Amino acid sequence: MPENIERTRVGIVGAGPAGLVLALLLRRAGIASVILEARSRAYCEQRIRAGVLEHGTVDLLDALGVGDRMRREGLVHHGVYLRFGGRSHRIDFPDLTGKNIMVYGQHEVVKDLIAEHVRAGESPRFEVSDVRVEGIESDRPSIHYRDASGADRVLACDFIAGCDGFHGVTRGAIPPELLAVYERVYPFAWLGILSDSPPVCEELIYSNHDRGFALFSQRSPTVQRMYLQCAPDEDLGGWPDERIWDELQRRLEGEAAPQLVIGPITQKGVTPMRSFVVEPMQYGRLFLAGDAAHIVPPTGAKGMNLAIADVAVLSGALAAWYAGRGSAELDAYSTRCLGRVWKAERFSWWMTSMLHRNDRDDAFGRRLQLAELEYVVNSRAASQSLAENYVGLPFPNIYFR
Ligand code: RFL
Ligand code: PHB
Repeated sequence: MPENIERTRVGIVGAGPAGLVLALLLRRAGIASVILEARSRAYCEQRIRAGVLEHGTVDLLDALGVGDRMRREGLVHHGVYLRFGGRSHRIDFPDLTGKNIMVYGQHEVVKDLIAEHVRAGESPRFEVSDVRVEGIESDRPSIHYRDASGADRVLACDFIAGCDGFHGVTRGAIPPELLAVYERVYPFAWLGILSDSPPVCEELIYSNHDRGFALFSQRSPTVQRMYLQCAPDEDLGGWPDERIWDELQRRLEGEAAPQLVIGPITQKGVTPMRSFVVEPMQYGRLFLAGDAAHIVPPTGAKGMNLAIADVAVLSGALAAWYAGRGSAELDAYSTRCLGRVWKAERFSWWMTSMLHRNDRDDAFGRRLQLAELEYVVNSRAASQSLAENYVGLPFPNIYFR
């Protein structure tokens, strides 16, 4: 075999939560894989994104042996608050579902996962470029790339997992005429900050306010994560720290409004809001997982959890194939994932529509929004529906068979 060609069983593009968890699940099943990642290790470990882990995600990370720091430093939350009309209303998860969620930053999850790969002597290959997948219609697919030292290389595989996120390259390898694309772009975005300050409240607050949505989340007792609804093309230059604190405080106003304690803002960014699904999530020997196949607006806190649920299904299907049980589970991969994906799409769209100010809507629409919020917090059935989706619908339990 020429020197620049390496063989593995599963070639994985992307070291986000999907790619990193997939490789660990495969290792548990005795299946070799290699992860190729465009960014540096430091970049992946510092990229600030999600913060809420469903109970199924927590269980999976524990089962993989990477849950210790999460258990020590993560914050178990038993509910969230919906705030509107100047009042907060609590949704109690254990009472409504018997379950909880864990607030623990995605970059911390990524650090723990990378550390485990490095410990096992199988670090992702960081800082690769020019990634191209070939032969996905054959049973000898390959990934062509340039490594961090600038050398052109080929990874020959049995299967390729496209875990390279929304802006990755693998989805583009599927003939467009075979992909159905479902998409909705929202007329608003989130301005997110990290601040060195104490928690605003013991649990997350989702606030629907006439001035726009705000979310008060956490990372630790001393670091908070907060978001303000803003325009998709919002210029961060127009948001000095004082304006951010002032706007956050205004979107909390009313009865028993928490008084924000101002601290240094250490990170600011604007996140566009989009719903996006491609069907199917597979073509030949290429399997898409996570954001490469679907995006949700962050209001439901579902994106990372969906990515991890996808690879739980994929690893089980690959394990079945390598154990000689044929391709039935691989063939069912897309259908199996999409059932859960569409439920999360619905929930994320619903939370987004219920909580944001929509300037394209009229006064009738605004009244409906408030009526819906009143209904959700006052009807046990409606609160339970929100809680059941928020803590996470049943997780695929086919890993580790
Ligand atoms: P990722 O994490 O985007 O990882 C993809 C990886 O692929 C690499 N890559 C490539 N590598 C090689 N060659 C190429 N050509 C490549 N192109 C890309 C990238 O560098 C990257 O490392 O996708 P994955 O693994 O599918 O994970 C998805 C999650 O990251 C995403 O869904 C969540 O962050 C979404 N999300 C949330 N999800 C939750 O479950 N709970 C939350 O509370 C939550 N809050 C959020 C969020 C996302 C947000 N932003 C910034 C989009 C809050 C925000 C603000
Ligand atoms: C976060 O902490 O970053 C976070 C929490 C809840 C969401 C979205 C993001 O719905």
